Amino acid sequence: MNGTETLLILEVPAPILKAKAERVAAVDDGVRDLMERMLAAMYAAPGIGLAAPQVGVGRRVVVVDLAKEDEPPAPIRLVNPEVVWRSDEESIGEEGCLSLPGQYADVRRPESVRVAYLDEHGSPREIAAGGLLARCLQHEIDHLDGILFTDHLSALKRNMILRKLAKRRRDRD
Ligand code: GNR
Ligand code: NI
Repeated sequence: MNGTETLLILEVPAPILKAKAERVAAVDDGVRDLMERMLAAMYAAPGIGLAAPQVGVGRRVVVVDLAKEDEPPAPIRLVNPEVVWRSDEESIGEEGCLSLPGQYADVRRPESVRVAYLDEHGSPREIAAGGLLARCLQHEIDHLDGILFTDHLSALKRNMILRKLAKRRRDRD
């Protein structure tokens, strides 16, 4: 990965979005640089989370920031994130994805999770989350396993979204 270039966000059907990403062996300057560039791409989009496969990098790296526009930035950088606990309680919430632009659907997921990860210094950490943060973390960790929010929908709803995206792409190109 080269220095300062703007990262492009890949859209379905990019094959890397369906692949399992590789664990990061060491949190080094290259990984820290990747996370800063992912944050820049996420803020520019704008989005509240971004996983490395979405920018063409098959490594287990995620960034998240749920701060509102009128609040100071609150970036979270996660390497090798893993859900270590999920609540039995589930909730349904609307999701979108920068790799499925303009498409939204209700997704059922555990309401709360605990996520273990390495921070940008390589130190082990855990985060307990509910609500939108829990939803976003699960959405991002899914990306690392090649799973999109559409994979949680019925085949009918999934195909509706994928057909709409294919049509949009035809109309655009
Ligand atoms: O910006 C995003 N919003 C969002 C809304 C509900 C649940 C998950 C998300 S993540 C998404 C950005 C994205 O595609 N991350 O992978
Ligand atoms: Ni996404």
